[in-house]
Amino acid sequence: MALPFTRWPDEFARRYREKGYWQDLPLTDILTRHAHSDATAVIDGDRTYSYRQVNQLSDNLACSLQTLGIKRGETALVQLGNVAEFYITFFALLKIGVAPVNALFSHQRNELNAYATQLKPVLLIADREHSLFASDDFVTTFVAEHDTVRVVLLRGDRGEHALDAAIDRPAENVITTPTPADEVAFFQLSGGSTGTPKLIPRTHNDYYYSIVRSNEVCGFTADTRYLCALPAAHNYPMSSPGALGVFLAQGCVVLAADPSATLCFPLIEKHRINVTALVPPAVSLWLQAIQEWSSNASLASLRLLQVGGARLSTTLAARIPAEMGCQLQQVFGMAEGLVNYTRLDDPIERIIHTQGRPMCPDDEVWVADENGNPLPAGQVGRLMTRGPYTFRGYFNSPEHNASAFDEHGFYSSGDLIAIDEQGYITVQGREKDQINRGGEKIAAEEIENLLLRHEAVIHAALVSMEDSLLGEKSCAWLVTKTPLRAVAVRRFLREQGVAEFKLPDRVECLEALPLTPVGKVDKKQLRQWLAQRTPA
Ligand code: J2J
Repeated sequence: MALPFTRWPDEFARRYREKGYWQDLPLTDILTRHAHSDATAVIDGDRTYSYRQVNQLSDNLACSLQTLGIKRGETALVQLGNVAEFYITFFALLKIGVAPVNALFSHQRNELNAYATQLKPVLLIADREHSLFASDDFVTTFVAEHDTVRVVLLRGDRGEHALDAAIDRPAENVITTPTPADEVAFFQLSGGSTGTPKLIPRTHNDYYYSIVRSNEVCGFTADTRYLCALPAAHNYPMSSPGALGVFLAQGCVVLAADPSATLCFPLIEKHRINVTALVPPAVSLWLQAIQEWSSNASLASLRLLQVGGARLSTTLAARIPAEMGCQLQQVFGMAEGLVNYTRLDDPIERIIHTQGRPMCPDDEVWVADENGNPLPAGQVGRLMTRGPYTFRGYFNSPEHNASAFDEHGFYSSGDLIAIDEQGYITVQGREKDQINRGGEKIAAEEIENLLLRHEAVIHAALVSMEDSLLGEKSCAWLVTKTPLRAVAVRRFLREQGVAEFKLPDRVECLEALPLTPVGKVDKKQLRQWLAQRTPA
């Protein structure tokens, strides 16, 4: 049975096909088209995989999963870091028509439970190297809490849960049966602004197109040597054009566990990397490293640096070509769909000062005022969009969808933007209740709900505060029965099983939260207080 999701209306689907955006090919085609190629697809530490091998290994895993009784139309929860198995698993699942949600490696108990509750997966694939899976305790409770889970495979396990064995076992008669191209291929994660993290259904057709078009805009070819240093599961290094773009072009993906300069610079030099993608804080650290080492020599092969995920300051942007000796491309995208790029042949001013323009001619993007009316060029308002690769609804979230979309199917991303006469976008701020901590998104409500579980907490509000490196950090404002120290608050949240990046960087207690005239917590006031009182 097909997974439920909100489809594009027929007239849109017809148009997207007519224009050649939707090709009715499964995402697995990105790999299988190179099934007989001995070109290097992935380098992960000292392990090197050709396209032929990645395809064979994903066939093996697909076959093992079928033997274990996993069936087309079912779903999986996957948590793998920046390792070759991430891609092998992704393609294996798609080959047998199983839709995964790829949790970030930084996610903990709370996030995994939230995804499993929504998706009801039959399969869990994770890593013994993750603290949650070092012993069997979490697996045991997880399987007990989520009774749909029938199979658990763990990378690095030597026993009954061995993922490695399932990948190594030679496949016999794999019959690949991806879901139809206009159905859900997998679920992307939303940065979120609500209490529970939302899942974004992505179809083969829409995601494949976003990759094809990204490759055209970014000039990815078989010569592309891409360093994936951001979390592999994130939409940006996966599809903008990311690793999947590289695979489509038959280039080479080199994996790095994190974007630190000490790890990445030697990899760039060793593997002659010519393109990579970063978030702004990593750019700061790379520039700092170049200064400290008085050299950018190890970056000699690097031609293009993509920066996105959070606002890049013009000062930092201007330093990239000068100090790194490569071209900059700004990327303003979202897991929900729409991706904007500055173009490779744009004048430098535009590359430094804007977040690019939509990649597809049929991306419809406009700016709305508070009443939902369109604003003229240059004015700041809410980003509204729809198009051939922008989703039409979160998974199983009718209530939230009712407010996230207008009646014509335009998605409101919660970003405040301006569009200039040439169609270029600048991101000016945000309306959604989210903190963007150097590209890592924190839904305020999710953390506030967890804080309220503490017996001493009466009211809680999480707001952003400016930070010179990360752009934003988070501050929890609390009204408490008894005094609470920041360490205790963070310890409590950690015990609740929440990802480390979501822990408040600062905690402030006060008598009462300031309220707006309609009685909502006045977060603007709280942010202002922080701006005045920083640094603590
Ligand atoms: C300011 N804010 C930005 C930018 C994203 C490519 C690149 C990034 C993402 C991503 C992605 C920004 N300047 N350049 O999926 O394919 C903020 C906006 C946006 C939100 C989306 C991709 N680039 N943002 O970051 O789903 O607020 O996707 O709505 O994680 O990040 O976050 P996410």
